[in-house]
Amino acid sequence: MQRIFQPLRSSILLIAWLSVSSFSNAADRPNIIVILSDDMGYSDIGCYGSEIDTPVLDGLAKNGLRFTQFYNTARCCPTRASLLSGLYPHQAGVGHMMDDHGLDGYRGELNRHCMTMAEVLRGAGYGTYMAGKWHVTKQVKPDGSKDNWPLQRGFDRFYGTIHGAGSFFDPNSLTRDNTQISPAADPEYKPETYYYTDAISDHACRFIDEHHATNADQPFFMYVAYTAAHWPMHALPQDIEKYKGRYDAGYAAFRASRLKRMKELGVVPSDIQMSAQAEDWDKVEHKEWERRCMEVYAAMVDRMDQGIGKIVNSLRSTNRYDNTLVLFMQDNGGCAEGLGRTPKKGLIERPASPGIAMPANELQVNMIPEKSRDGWPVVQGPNVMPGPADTYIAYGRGWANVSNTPFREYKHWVHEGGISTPLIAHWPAGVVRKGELEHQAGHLIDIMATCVDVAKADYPAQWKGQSITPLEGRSLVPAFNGKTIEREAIYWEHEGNRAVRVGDWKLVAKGSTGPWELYNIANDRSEQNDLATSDPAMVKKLTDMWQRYAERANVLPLTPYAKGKSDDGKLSNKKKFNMKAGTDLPKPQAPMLKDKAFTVSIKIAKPGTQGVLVAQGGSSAGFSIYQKAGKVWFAVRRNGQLSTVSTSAPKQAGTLKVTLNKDASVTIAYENQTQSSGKVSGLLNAMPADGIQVGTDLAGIVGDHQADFAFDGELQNVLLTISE
Ligand SMILES: [Ca+2]
Ligand SMILES: [Ca+2]
Repeated sequence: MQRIFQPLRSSILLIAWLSVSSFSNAADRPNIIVILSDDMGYSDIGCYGSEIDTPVLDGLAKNGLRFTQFYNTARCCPTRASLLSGLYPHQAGVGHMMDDHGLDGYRGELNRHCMTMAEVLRGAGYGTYMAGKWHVTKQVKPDGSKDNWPLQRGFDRFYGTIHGAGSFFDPNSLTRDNTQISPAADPEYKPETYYYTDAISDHACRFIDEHHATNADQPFFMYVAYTAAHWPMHALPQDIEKYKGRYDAGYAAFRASRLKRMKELGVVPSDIQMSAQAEDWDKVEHKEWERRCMEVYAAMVDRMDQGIGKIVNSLRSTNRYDNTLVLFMQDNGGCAEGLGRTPKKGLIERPASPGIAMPANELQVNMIPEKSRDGWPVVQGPNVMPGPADTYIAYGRGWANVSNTPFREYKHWVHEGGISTPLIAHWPAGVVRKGELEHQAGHLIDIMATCVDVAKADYPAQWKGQSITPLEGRSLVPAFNGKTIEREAIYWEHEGNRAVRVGDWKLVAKGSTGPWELYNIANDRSEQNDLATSDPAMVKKLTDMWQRYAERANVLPLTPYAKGKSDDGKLSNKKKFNMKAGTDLPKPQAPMLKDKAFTVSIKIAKPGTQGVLVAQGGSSAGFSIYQKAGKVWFAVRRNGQLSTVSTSAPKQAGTLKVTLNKDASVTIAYENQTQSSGKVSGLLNAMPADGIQVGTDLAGIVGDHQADFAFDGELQNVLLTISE
């Protein structure tokens, strides 16, 4: 390794001192490395069907065991809370994101009735290390509470980010142990080019080497939480170069080639159906930009694989390769969020010259930096190619659909595309089955149970004066040896999306009020043939099981994001919203439209041919006014179902007025002339999780159109008035 670290002897001595334990040198107990990647789909690595080069992970799979039906929780922080604790996320206090909804299941903070894997394994005499993304506390500030930072939750050493997302070239909340640092002024780590994925890999290697130097006889546990390949699409030029031109064939071609390969590998059944195509490549306007998004995504995954290669080399050089259990998994499915895909703040192109550079020692505190360290303002949208530090762009729904081949839905949803992850288990001394596939279902909750099993650790009922919630998971060790894992069921809830799996049966629903769908995963994992009406007895049985789980596991009452109810106090009570092109109000400032009639007046300065005029919400709840195929559409989404009223699109400048009445009747007028009237399925029956935007629809999409659907005309203003 190049000399990038300036090790501080004092910290090594401190580790040595801290690590003195009463445990004998248990050579039989393996080291454990849990590797988690971010926002990647089931088919994104080579040994699960991808065209992206991942030789290291493929090598671990060849010499280890691949699980084909392993599951996460559909979202970053609930997954991390569940993985760290061995509990369902709500039991650990993180049912949604990092905000406190005043409910035990939704505190946005890892609670004290759970223990982390590090706390449990430290108790069993393991050295405990973490490199990467933490994201289980809302306390991200350098000078705030650190009660729930890694060192206070069982880790001996930590290098990484407390926050859930950020620049790869200048991550916010970058922290070593308990101190936030600037990557540009870190006395201990001086790479030629700072890139977070490399920094995570290098620190993981450093922790292995230093552990070995000071505690040669002691096993270690390490949690490596990469942020690849979460947005923004940031990668190193040499890695992007490798994928140039690889994605010219577009979405459908890669879905087809991946599915073919997946069937050959056996990671999906040979008769599985393909889910619906999300986006049409022929209709993509900025094809070169769209291709580049995927080239950068592939480069991010590739770089992570190279880093895992470095970690494996450190295991070899410290003679720990044979007796280390390496587990690789992903935190949620491919992400269809549209962040940075439409221009915002007027910054749509690189300026001719940079502004003032950021001082090297200034901490980066923004998820989306204002500028790169060398002073270039951060720009978004299709006028700028993703990859470098002054861009901040997501790869979008079309490619997320490729990542999740052949399954339905994305990150956030608990259909198979949102929750399916590879799991590679590599342990030469402990996993008997080499290169095989394991088709038994499993979940993140099983990782803690597996660690407790192989480390011969105690999982206490009481700790530090608190009762500890009993483990939910099952050890995967029987599967390592070809045996059956006994379990009753696996459960999910996220943003009201719900599911339960019992054997091959899966009951799943979108949103807190969406209807239950029933699938037999053994022959329909892409969830195409809903059996709910033909097997009401099974629906009843599984619904009852889900309800009992929800009651005992802190799921209820459902998060306000699902119900649009209990945080109404935090929502806006304004009745009039005067907005301009580019307005983007988050949920708390957006119109509270649940059960409301309202009117929207849109002053069109220059008519366009297509795009979103104004939209609030996403794929389970919301409304949108958009132009498509020569028409203007008013769309309402309730429980995931879309209903629309349309009329021909305006041809000259003027005011478009849409009225939604209490009885769900709709009128569309132009220049005070009624053009069309009709009816939608009802008023919004939930406050949408997404905010409101003028000129585009960010995050979840309400209407029936492609993901980045910016209006190509000119809007003067939009006035939304809620009726009394
Ligand atoms: Ca994630
Ligand atoms: Ca939206």
